[in-house]
Amino acid sequence: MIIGTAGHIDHGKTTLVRALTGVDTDRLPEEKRRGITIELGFAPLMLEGIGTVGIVDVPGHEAFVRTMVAGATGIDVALLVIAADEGVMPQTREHLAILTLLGTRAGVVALTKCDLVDEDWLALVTADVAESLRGTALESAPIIRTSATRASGLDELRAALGMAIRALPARDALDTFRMPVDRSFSVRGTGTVVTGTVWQGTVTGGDTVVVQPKGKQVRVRSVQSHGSDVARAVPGSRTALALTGIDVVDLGRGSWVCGDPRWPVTTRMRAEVAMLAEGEHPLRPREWVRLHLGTADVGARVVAGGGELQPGDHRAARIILQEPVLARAGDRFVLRRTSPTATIGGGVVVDPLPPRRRFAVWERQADPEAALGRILMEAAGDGGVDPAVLPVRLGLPPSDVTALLKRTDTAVEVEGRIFHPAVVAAAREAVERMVQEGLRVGPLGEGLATALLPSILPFVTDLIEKAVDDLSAAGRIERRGAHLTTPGWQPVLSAEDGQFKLRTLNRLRAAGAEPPDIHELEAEFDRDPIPILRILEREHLVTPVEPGRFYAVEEVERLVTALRGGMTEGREYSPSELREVLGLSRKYLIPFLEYCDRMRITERRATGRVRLPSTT
Ligand SMILES: Nc1nc2c(ncn2[C@@H]2O[C@H](COP(=O)(O)OP(=O)(O)OP(=O)(O)O)[C@@H](O)[C@H]2O)c(=O)[nH]1
Ligand SMILES: [Mg+2]
Repeated sequence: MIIGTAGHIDHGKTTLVRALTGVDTDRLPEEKRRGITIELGFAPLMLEGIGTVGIVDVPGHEAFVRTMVAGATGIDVALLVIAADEGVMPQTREHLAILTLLGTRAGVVALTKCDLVDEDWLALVTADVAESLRGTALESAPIIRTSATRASGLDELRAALGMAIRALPARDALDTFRMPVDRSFSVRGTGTVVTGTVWQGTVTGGDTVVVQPKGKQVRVRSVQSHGSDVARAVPGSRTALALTGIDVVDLGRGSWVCGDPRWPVTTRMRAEVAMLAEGEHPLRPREWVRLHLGTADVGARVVAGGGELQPGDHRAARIILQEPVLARAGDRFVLRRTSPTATIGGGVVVDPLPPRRRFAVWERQADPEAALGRILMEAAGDGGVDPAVLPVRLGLPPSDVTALLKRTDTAVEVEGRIFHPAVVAAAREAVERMVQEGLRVGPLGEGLATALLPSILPFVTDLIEKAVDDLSAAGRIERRGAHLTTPGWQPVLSAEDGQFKLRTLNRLRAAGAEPPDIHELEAEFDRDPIPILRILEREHLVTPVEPGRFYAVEEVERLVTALRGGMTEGREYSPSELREVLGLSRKYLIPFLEYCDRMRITERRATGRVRLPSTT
């Protein structure tokens, strides 16, 4: 569990952390000199009955709000520090807004410097604070009066923090490991070390993890929590990881350590955006702002449906990022403007991996099955969705996605990709319709060439193949070699086609052992003979002996009988000897002998052909 401080500059955050933990988190010389916090500070706090929790101390200076956001990301309990003598100040409000935008689940307010004011003033300030908390993440937070200099109210503060922590549900350890990096440095003898608060999942020494957005796979050499070695880092713990195989320049604040190499970074997302009501200017479409997600802080353009976003607006939007982040659906982010600097709003990621083409904005969908259906419908023409990215797009642990895919009727797996059943059905209908239409258009043909389907239908090959399989299994279409027809389909011949068929057959029969090829037939009849020849072939009336030359089947039988009769088994015959047997000219002889080789009637040897034993 992590506690994060928040509050206006000089209100006593760091002093209070030191009073609670004994640790001075302002370590930098510049921090000492200026008496302010500049960088994030970390200290362990022992809480009775709970154990050690981490405290992240953030700067209150208005120039360092981006550092505050990086510190506040991933905390469980906010400790909002308000000096009793000054009361609610600008960064009190801004930090409160940020905590609310980040969805901070619990908080405690420490009214510090109570030694500086009298009871009447304290009552006024307390009422003012309570008023400011209304409608924020800390709406129901207790307000504890403290003084660090007199060490008063600290036990009450510890008790209130303990209560807040105990009321929180544990984070899911059975999830993909993800930790935003808040510091990185190199330690002599250890190598590169990164620290952060584990958002989800666990990591163990020896594990391979990915550092994003560099996409570098590295090994975790060792894991530390609060300064001591631990076997594994668990969600919500302050963690230091020693990594091998990466240089400290390749990662820093804003990087991520992730347990799944298939989790992609993104520069575009669907989100719900909420603008702070107290903002002064609308957010124009395509205006560059800063988006803070995890410890990352990147340029972003927010395009909401319906034009510019006014203060107080809450709408679905498209977000385009200047640099990649590692986001998951459900992640919270903060939007800030840089000149003048101000927190203007924030939101929640709805889908971090929208399609590359122009995509529609989506509102959040609480029902995971409906969210899945929406993603799969959209991916209809894209070859479905890789199941590895579904946890990212649905914002669920992988095990929840596996269970969802198992129980839902909304997803079908085809060759390792996930499709919507409506898409599978649409592919099936399209294939069936194509086959029927193909037969109508070319009634003399052999049906629809299966290989043609992917180029004429808006579905990926795997889906088309599945449709063909399903349709033939269901008896709705018939496979005929490389073609598809309706079941039992026969070509429909017009009277003219029928006559042409008869003439072609008679012509081939009359031609005997030396029939014309398709070009000669076409010239002779002034018509493409191939569709008719294919029909005659299917009816076993003619057969192609060589490409483009068909024989009447009786003629082939006659020639084969003559060949067998003229050859003694075991003896090799030269082509000229066989020419004597068959009485064919050389032009017809060689193709016919090759046909006989293919049909296993004869076999070619070194010096001639032998007769093979008849199998029929
Ligand atoms: N009298 C009195 N002074 C306090 C108390 N707590 C803090 N101070 C003083 O207030 C000043 C600022 O305290 P810090 O703890 O540095 O304030 P901070 O909120 O951490 O400031 P930033 O990190 O820069 O935002 C210091 O001079 C402290 O000694 C208190 O309870 N009573
Ligand atoms: Mg400080």
